[in-house]
Amino acid sequence: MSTTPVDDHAIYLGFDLSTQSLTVVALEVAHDGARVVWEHSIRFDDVLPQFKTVDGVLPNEDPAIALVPPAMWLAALELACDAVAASGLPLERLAGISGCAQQHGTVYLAADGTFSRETSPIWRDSSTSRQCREIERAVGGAGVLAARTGSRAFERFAGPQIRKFWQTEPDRYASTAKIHLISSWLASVLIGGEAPIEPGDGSGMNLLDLARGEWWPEAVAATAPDLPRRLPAVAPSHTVVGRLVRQWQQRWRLPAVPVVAWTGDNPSSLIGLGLVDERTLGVSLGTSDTVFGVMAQPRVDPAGIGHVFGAPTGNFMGITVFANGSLTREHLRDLYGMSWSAFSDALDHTTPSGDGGLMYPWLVPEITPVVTECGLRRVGLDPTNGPANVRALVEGQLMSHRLHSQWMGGEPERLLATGGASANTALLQVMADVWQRPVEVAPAGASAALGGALRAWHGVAASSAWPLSWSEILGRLQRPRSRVIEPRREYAAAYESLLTRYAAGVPQ
Ligand code: XUL
Repeated sequence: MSTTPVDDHAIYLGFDLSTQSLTVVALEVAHDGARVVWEHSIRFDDVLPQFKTVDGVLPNEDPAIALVPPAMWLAALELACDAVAASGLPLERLAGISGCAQQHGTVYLAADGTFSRETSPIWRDSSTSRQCREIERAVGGAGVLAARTGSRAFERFAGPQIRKFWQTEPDRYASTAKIHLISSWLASVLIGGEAPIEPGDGSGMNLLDLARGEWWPEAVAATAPDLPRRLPAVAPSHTVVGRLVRQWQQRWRLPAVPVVAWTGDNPSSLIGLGLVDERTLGVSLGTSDTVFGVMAQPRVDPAGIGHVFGAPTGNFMGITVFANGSLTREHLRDLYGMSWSAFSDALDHTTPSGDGGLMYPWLVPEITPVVTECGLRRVGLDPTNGPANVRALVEGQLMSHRLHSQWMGGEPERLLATGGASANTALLQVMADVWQRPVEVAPAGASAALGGALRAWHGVAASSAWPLSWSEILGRLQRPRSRVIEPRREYAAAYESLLTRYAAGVPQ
């Protein structure tokens, strides 16, 4: 193990700007190990009500449209820095900052750095189907786009969103000098300059040549005219993109620390969860549910639903995203007037497939599988039976996870659960039963923010004379032992047949 000058109780900050909140963690690195010593979270709706968001998004009559004022994210970053300054942390030992953001959202800047578009489309926007088909056609088909960029065109991806902006608001597109991802824009704010996009988040744009790690000219040309000069550079994930800008140093009495490239929340979670080999698959239960893991090779989903992103480790990650996550679980809980504990009881006191019914959990437009005409779909399920509906919803979500992540290659040995709902043991038992694999519960909730702090440490070390490998870094991270929930073998057969029935009703 190498000993570096930055090991002397250095503090690294990691941010995570998600859909509904901004979280920041401080990681202290000492000779006997590294540990999270402070964590703070801000919920946008609560602390920044002037922006009038609901669950972090501006309400819109059209369920396909999801826009957010980026000024709110900036205000949240400033509030988080207020909290850092007031934390009592020994900030003179701050050695690096990095972070991540919800993926795909784009921020549009005029030449003077002001917003040329006051609202940013985010990942929940599904209004660009036409643009997706246009881009795919122009590059020679969805398969060609997926093979190059890791994904066929997706409504929420940056490229189709940029194309829609150019088509619908050509004047404002013309006055746009730079188009950033949320992640690269926040890093740019911190350095008071222009931060590059790194491959993990860049692969959520339908613009990046994944194998080469550079913009793919055909996709760029198919997206909007004169786009190359509007795109930031691409740089490896461990790049130090600059130092904290002087105004931010002065305002919060922070040192001129290096800022490491920001990435997307999913690649960042991969690091925060320590998922660096193919044996473990991560399942994040949040606003969106995601199933993800490292891939040594960039395998592409033949069904065109899953994505391949760059991984901060330098190889690849596979990810399948389900839009109907916690908000859909909350909706059902409320529909049946339950508390979370009653929701868990409903799972504990029902058996697989409940009364034989199935539920397809598509309350909002679904990404996986593509479902635009949304609404919960019950099959053989009595809508007045709350517990049976709760079980059918959770089973529907978890079977969907299993079904739609097979393309990532082989069966994982175990699952690692994270996100808000990973605190729900009853739900994780259903997960273990559906997959027939042990489910380990990730210790810290803030894995994406922790990934930011670990990436800050890794990037700063990589730029020094004492670089550290990912296994050295993760080996030094001290975290509480995690709980493991074993599958109940007696339900294996029941879920095999339920999966077959469920799969038969999934649109192709
Ligand atoms: C990933 C995706 C979501 C967002 C949510 O493709 O759309 O997981 O990153 O934060």
